[in-house]
Amino acid sequence: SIIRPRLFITFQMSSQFIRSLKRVFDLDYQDIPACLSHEQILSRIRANPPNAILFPATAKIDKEVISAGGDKLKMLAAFSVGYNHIDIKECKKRSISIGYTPGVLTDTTADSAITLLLATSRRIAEAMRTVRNGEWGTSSDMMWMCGKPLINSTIGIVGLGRIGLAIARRLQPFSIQRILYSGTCEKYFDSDNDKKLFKFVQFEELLHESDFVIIACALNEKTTNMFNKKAFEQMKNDAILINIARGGIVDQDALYDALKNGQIRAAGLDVTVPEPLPTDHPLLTLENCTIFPHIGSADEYARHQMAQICVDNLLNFFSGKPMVHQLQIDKL
Ligand code: 8YV
Repeated sequence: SIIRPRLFITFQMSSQFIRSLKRVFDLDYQDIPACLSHEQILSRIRANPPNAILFPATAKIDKEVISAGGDKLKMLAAFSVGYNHIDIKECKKRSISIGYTPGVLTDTTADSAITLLLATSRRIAEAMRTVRNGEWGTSSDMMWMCGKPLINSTIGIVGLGRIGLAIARRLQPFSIQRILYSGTCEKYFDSDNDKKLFKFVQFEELLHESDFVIIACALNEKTTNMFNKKAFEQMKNDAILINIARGGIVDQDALYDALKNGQIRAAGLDVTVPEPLPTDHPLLTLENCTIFPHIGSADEYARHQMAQICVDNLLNFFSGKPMVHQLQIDKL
């Protein structure tokens, strides 16, 4: 076993977590003012191969990074519920264990989805701009700055997992009509109310019927560019698309065309390709596209809990105990 395991942390963590990690680990943790680039991550690992890496969803832990760690690398501690940024195949091959942070960010991320949904449907970014630009009061149109109503609408949720369901629960008080959902399997609901409210449908039907489409599924081979030209053609011209999952699920060029040509009404994105989005990106020129900088899990509660789980996953793993949340990679 490793006496004092070496841990590489790729982002800045609040000092209380660094303090508890320092007691057990030899830390490679200095000079991280901004997010480390892939090259920087690689060179730090090559210079000093760690036994574990602790990283957010912004770090790409691909085959190159994992190989750079060599035989020393035993564990990956993901500061996220998503794991599309990790080369799972390579981890299996090398018997590297993965810890992650499901559960504690579910409510926060669902809150973010509702925030984005309301911001987009009520044109909040645009409305704020009118205040700044002196356009407030320049129109007497009774429909000035009107948005799309939620009342009586049909909402489609792609991926009714932990986060998808938490979003659905938050939508109920808005007097929506029904919730369609698509995904890998139909869920079982035991209340009569839920049985009436939720309907499992094929992806095409969801696109065709929904006034609001919310993406809450994982990014994998099946969901990559699931929202492409063909998908946008099937959506209502008045539909609003919300994505709080991963940018790669939406073909960004097709989305741009759909928004520009009025194939859909608006989009609200917390995730994009690439991240961060360059300031001259075409999507940023569109008034009907609201973009957040991947802040889905960004409230103090969720981020603290995520950090605590990462610390516990690391401490447990290196003392031979089960992690709080280990990704079951053999089932993937
Ligand atoms: C990020 C996320 O980890 O949990 C996920 O899958 O994408 C987020 O919680 C967080 O934004 C730090 O990058």
